[in-house]
Amino acid sequence: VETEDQVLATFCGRETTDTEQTPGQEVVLSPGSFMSITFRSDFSDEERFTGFDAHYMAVDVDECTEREDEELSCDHYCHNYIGGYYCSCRFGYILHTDNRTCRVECSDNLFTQQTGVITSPDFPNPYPKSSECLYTIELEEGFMISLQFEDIFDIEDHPEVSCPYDYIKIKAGPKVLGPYCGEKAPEPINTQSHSVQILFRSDNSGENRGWRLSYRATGNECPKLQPPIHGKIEPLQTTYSFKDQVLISCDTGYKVLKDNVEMDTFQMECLKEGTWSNRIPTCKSKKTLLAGYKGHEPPALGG
Ligand SMILES: [Ca+2]
Ligand SMILES: [Ca+2]
Ligand SMILES: [Ca+2]
Repeated sequence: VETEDQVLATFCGRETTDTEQTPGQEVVLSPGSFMSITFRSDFSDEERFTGFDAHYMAVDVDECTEREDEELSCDHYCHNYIGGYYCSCRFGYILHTDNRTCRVECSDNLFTQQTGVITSPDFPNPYPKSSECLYTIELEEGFMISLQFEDIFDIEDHPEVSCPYDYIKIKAGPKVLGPYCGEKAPEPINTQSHSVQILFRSDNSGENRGWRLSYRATGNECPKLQPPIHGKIEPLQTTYSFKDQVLISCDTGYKVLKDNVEMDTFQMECLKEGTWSNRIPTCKSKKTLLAGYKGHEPPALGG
């Protein structure tokens, strides 16, 4: 009795004598799904030998409980059936084409806010296997994105080879940063770009917690503003940058005068190049304004 590469048993003799190798009620179990039986007779028979009679039966292997190799077992759920087994995944996961690991769909993440938080899937629980996640931060030109990883950082690494299993790579404009892996979070990154792509890839094994980062987009700074005499700037900040808006208004009894036009308030915006949209207006006393019109028609109202 043989399998592909091993003799399991050799039998001859008679059950009525106990000196020879008869199978009796012995069960021969093959380690795999293949077994062969060879019956051989030589050139002579001194008596009438009646041969043998054997019964076979396929015994199911419960792969879900008997498989010891982690590399081959089901990632989430294992289902045994007679003659085989199959794997399935928790809700929200997709079975990978390896029919074993559970991946996630995570390639379509777009961030357009000025600040935000990005994490690996399921953080701080172990991230999914066999997955490729793409996170895009996309802001207007004039902004620059900086990234700050949190201290909890855990991506499968290798003591000698640089990130052969799982890694993060960051693409910022023409620059590619990384790969990053291991247990030490990267230093804060100032990408100098308004468009950043973060690629996170995991292989089909290991349990690691992943990563979390916060990003911030800052615009070019505009020059400091000096409020007009008898006037004020709102909101008052130490620095202003791209997209910031300020409102200029004047004290009671004064009016904002901009390009010879009177108004109650005047709005200015910090532009992407780091310049203000307008020059700061002046505040003129209402009395002076009236005096200016003496003998003239008041300026026509706009419209
Ligand atoms: Ca013989
Ligand atoms: Ca089975
Ligand atoms: Ca891994």
